[in-house]
Amino acid sequence: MVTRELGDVIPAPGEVRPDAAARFTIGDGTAISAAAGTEQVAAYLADVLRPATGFALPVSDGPGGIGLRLDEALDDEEYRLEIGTSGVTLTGGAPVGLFHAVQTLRQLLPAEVFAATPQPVDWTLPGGTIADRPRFGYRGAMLDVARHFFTVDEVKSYVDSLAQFKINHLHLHLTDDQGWRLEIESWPKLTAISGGDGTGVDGTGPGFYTRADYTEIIAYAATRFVTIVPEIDMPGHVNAAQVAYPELTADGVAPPQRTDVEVGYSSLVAGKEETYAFVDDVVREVAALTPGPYLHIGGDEAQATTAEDYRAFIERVLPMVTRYGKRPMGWHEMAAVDLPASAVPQFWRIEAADEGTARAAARGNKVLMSPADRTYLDMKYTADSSLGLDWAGLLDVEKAYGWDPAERLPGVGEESVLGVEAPLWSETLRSLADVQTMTFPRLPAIAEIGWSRREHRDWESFRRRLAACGPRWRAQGVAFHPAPEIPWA
Ligand code: TNX
Repeated sequence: MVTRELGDVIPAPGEVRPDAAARFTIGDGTAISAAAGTEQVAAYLADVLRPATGFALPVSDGPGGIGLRLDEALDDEEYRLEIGTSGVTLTGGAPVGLFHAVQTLRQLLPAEVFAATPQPVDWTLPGGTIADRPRFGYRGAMLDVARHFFTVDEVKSYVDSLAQFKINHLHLHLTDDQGWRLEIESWPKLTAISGGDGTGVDGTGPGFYTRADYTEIIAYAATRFVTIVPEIDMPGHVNAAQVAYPELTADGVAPPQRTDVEVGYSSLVAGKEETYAFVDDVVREVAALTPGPYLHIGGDEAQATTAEDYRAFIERVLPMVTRYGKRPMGWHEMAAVDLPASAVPQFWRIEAADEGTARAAARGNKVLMSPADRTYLDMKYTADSSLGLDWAGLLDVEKAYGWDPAERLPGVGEESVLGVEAPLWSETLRSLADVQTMTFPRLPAIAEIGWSRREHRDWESFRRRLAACGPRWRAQGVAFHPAPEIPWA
């Protein structure tokens, strides 16, 4: 029995050609055939299929019912999935494309495939061909580990949940007023003091990543083809840094530690050389630890910095990021200055236009789209949601789905859009289950907006496909909000 229809996948695939006469059943004797260069993804495929099927699924370069191969004619992230009576073939432009094909394949199997123990079900796949590729190269999520710290294992679990929807970047908001979460060797008190007990909102989220922890997260994310984007937020949102190093304040006096949710009161001092010695050290260390191309410098809500100081600070810091070999990313306020070509402003406001961002786009900069009223996973679903904030409005699934990144801002069209990102701020969150509840089911909407072409997106279709995610999340123990507009299976 075929339990799913080809094309019942999130994000919606490009081309879907069902073949009603064909189907393939994964069984006890099925083997995985890995062509040269596909071994890593083949091993991953076996890893995700073995627990629930209970099958051995040996991987070799010999024949097998499930074959993986590469085709240089495809773009890296592009893939083809062919399901016929005699077998399944996954073809990727590169291993990352194959990885995406695996995520599509998992969604075409019964939901029990996401369980951790053998399930007595029929593992039949619907026949036909899917040919698929992303609309935008950057599809991201952001996790705020400063307001509440999340452990290495929690972040790994989050990466696993995100990658199922072809999300390929995870931005970590590592520093803020309430905590500093990444060890910096040259400024050790940042974490010794501001990563310790009593930090985080209400003092409930202590912790920090050692350099080894951070490297472990990056390496794990890489196995899921997810790039980590580290953020060091400045010149505002720096109270935790100033508690640890009072010389970073104007008067040299340490401010009190803060565990409330106020924003816009702290600032590095644009006119002090100590500021730039500090920033240079931090940027150098973070750049050296991070293999990905981006380093996010924050730049948001700098209400305690004059406009002139803000511009002076950003103009001094941008070249540090490029000098250490990274593309500067920053909240779109940083577009108050002329940005280097590689810089990416991340638009986060709810307004219908933004002059600085449009100016950057006109100069050729790529823009990352995170309008708060559509993508902020920390906004409440409904007025009675127990978690979340509501300053950008309530955000139900239909609203998260019903917009287009190339039509959101005047002057920022398709060519200027790098992609989309869904940020999750953690002021009200206290556990991984809280993170999951705010993320699902809205993140799949943002993932589809980032991946699928406009003409393949449709709310009625999305609602039905999203309903099928409920049993999958239950099978893997992922919490989600049972949004009433979705006909949950
Ligand atoms: C605004 S969005 C912030 C964060 C808060 C968030 C809460 C942005 C760049 N800054 O400091 O956590 O709102 O939704």
